[in-house]
Amino acid sequence: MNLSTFFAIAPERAPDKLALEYANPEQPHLRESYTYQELYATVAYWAAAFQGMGIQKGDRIAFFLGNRPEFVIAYLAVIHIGGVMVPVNLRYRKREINHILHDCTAKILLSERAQQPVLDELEPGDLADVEQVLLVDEAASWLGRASAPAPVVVQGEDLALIMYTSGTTGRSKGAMITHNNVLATVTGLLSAWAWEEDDVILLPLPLFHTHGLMVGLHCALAAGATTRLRPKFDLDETLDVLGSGGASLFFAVPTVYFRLVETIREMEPKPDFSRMRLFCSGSAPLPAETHNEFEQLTGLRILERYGMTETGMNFSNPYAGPRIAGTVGTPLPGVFGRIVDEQNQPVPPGNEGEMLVRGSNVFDGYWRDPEKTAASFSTDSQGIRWFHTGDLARQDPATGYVTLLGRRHELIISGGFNIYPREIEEMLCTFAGVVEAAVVGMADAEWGEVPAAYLVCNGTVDEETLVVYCRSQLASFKLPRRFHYIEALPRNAMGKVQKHLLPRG
Ligand code: MCA
Ligand code: AMP
Repeated sequence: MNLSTFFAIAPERAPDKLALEYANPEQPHLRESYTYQELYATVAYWAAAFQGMGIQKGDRIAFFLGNRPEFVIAYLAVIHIGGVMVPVNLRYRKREINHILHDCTAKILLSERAQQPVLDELEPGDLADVEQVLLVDEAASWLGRASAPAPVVVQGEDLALIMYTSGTTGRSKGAMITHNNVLATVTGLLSAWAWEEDDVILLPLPLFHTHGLMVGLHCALAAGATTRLRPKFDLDETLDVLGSGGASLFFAVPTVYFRLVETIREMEPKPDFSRMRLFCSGSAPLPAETHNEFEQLTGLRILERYGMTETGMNFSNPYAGPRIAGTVGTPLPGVFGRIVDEQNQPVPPGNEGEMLVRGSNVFDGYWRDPEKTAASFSTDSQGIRWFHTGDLARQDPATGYVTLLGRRHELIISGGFNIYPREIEEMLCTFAGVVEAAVVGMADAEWGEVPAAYLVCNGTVDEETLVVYCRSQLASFKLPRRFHYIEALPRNAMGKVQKHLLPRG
């Protein structure tokens, strides 16, 4: 079994069913739709075209592409011929893209006209091994005439994706995700959340991340359901679609639920979500106030779950059972979790420790980085291998539900995007006059957290120029929202920066 054979069930069962609908609220005249049969016929053309360009099993194709039907088509085509999709966060800029392309040595960079300003910034050296930059808007010019790809044997152990996650060392690392890993997460979610063929999901989450791709798109394709894909989250359109029975499922990050609650609070009458079957939240902690107020306003209780790029989905509150605010529930089918102390010994329920997980959902390791891979796993006394999530957790002795308490390593999660302070600190120190930098997360009602920077400078630094410099070097969601100038960073006797002494404001 591989992902293509698994997804092939839906078009066989219901070829005329609507698989994908795409609309962009900013271009209301544009609306595209594909039945399952149309979708996979188009996928076959694209797969044959990639083969015609020399793409073979194991080759990487980087996607710097927004949510649109061509993303779905190209992705299904790539994995069908054994290729490996490498999604790139659309907010990334030259420096971040350069790193990913050099690391994964993709042969093709698939993009779109809307990204031309960023593509124009890339120099030949940034593209590493990329042989062709293809724009999906111009697909007619590069799609060949063949309508069927040559058969390729693709097995469950083969790589489907390399997904880059922010790294503690300042550079993101590529998580190698096999067909089996995805199948494990998807089959677990199909049963845990009772996916049905009649489901319709409104999907504005970016497809370049696990949440949108694996939890949203993959489950919908596997269930034979309908995906209403959107380029990005649009508050008004979301309220319209969900309030008019246009979807049965909606998945989002806490920032989106915060915005929905803020708006619905002021609305009279309240939107009617009675035809919605499930609201899910994940990628960052959902504050209990948002959770509870959403239920008061809509009568529906959000289901919170917990996942990671490296593992797909791990834990979930129950579909039929109490959904407890501030918890991520219990392990999904096929996932095993244990909470351990510093010596990797399990702690009793009620005690805090690091969450380890294992199961077919857990990735293969980091791309071309055996050291980081080895450091992320440990083997217990029975020889069983566990992945160290870096998340601190506690299990409630009464309910068995798990609460996530924070991270072992510093990680800022802003609106569902991960930010590693180290990357920003290293970048800040390349600005003339900045001698040292420490970046901390400060609480923010809407985003969850945002970065703030403490700088030690020799002389005066012009903040406006510094901000312009940061914007040229970093995805904009990583920009520090506040700069503090101090004489020296607080350090302990070993010389290690004591970030906990820096006010989070
Ligand atoms: C946008 N901005 C942000 C963020 N998003 N700043 C901080 N954090 C963010 N997440 C900034 C932009 O850089 C821009 O800044 C300004 O906000 C407006 O951008 P815009 O695109 O209009 O923002 P938006 O459309 O309002 O986006 C907010 C959003 C979006 C809908 C919450 O960030 C989003 O879709 N987040 C979901 C991310 C996600 O899917 N994460 C899952 C990761 P400027 O104007 O200065 O340029 S997967 C994962 O975590 C695991 C596996 C899991 O469990 O799911
Ligand atoms: P990523 O590296 O983008 O895959 O992000 C994974 C991280 O997001 C996890 O290790 C958690 O720290 C965090 N995360 C995901 N879901 C939740 C949740 N429901 N509550 C708290 N943190 C979460």
